[in-house]
Amino acid sequence: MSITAENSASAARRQRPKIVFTGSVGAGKTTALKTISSIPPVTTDVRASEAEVLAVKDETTVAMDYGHLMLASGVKVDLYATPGQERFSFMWDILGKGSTGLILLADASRPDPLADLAFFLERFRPIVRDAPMAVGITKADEGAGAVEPLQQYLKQLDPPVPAVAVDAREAVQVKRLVFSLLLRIDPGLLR
Ligand SMILES: Nc1nc2c(ncn2[C@@H]2O[C@H](COP(=O)(O)OP(=O)(O)OP(=O)(O)O)[C@@H](O)[C@H]2O)c(=O)[nH]1
Ligand SMILES: [Mg+2]
Repeated sequence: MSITAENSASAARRQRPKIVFTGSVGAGKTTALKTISSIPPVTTDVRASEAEVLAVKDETTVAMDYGHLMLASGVKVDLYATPGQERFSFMWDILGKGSTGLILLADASRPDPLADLAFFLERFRPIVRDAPMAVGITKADEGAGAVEPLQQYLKQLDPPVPAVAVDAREAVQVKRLVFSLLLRIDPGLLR
């Protein structure tokens, strides 16, 4: 891509940002998107048959969730959430491509949240390229001990990745996380 074409592509992304939520099964991606979307979201949840999913909930995303968030500035932010199951990882590439920002949800109640996080970071870094990332640590109420180690791990990365505890059911908390990412994309978006 020429430098001019690349500049206009990144300008277009700032005018209509695309934020993608990802993370392991049950981390709260669908819940977070539903909580903050300005429209009833499009979801592809179906009854789960996998033991990994059934251990935490009845339904799982098989393709994607879509919604959007209208900012006071009039800018529409497209919101996408990926499936968490690795067997649908072809959707990770499709949805992650062209994203303006990535929100990685790390479920603190899982057996090894650090391994989950490292896996998703490594998998998504080449897809989202230099788009900023932020981590939301969900279910801190069930796995409080995981928060500090996750934050320490993310702090020593180059570049460091900011992380906050967030309950995916709470719109104020999810919006704060999304806005922190939008500020890094273009502070003008929140004027
Ligand atoms: N206790 C607790 N529950 C939470 C929190 N955040 C989300 N949940 C719950 O965790 C579940 C998350 O489910 P989903 O939103 O479907 O998870 P998902 O990441 O979309 O999962 P897949 O699509 O299967 O990959 C829901 O039942 C939420 O109510 C939290 O901070 N604490
Ligand atoms: Mg889901």
